[in-house]
Amino acid sequence: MAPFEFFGEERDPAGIAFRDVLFLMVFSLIVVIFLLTFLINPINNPEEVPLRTEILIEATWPSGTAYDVDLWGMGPDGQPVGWGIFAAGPSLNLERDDRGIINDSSQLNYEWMSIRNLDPGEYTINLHLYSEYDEPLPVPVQVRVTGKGDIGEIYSGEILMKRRKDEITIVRFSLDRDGDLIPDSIHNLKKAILAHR
Ligand SMILES: [Ca+2]
Repeated sequence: MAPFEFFGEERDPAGIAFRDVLFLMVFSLIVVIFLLTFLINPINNPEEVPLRTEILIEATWPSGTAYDVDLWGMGPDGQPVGWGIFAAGPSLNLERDDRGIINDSSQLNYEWMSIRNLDPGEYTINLHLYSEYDEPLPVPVQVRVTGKGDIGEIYSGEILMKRRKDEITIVRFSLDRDGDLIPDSIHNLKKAILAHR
């Protein structure tokens, strides 16, 4: 018997069919993974709030200025989310970080976070002045926290940030097991988030 007789020219139709099926399966899997990656990581423009956002957290400060203001959030899982830690949960997400005029083609200073799943528990939203970059202080920052449907507006107001590295608790609120806002849960007792990074 020749040593490689089994690997000769003889073709097994069942083997070829199996190989074709295997190829199709692998190819389909690659297509599915590609589509899932695309769906999970959409490119977000601030003007287009994704449908999946249940609660929208927005910060805006004077256009064309160099201040780098950061939104920081913490959900029921206790994981800090903000610059460098873009998602947790996976409910809470930093969707757009604005660094003032650094890497920014737009004059608009606008940063936003989303809460995608209404997990029960407490949420904390903080503002942090990373740097004023020689701009005068204080800097006024408009913050809005708005939920879809029955939740409505949770917070809207202007915060004056007086010092570099200031961390200010804007609002804390809690959701119940049905994802409804607990009416008496809204307050702004200070809770540090950056310290938990
Ligand atoms: Ca920022």
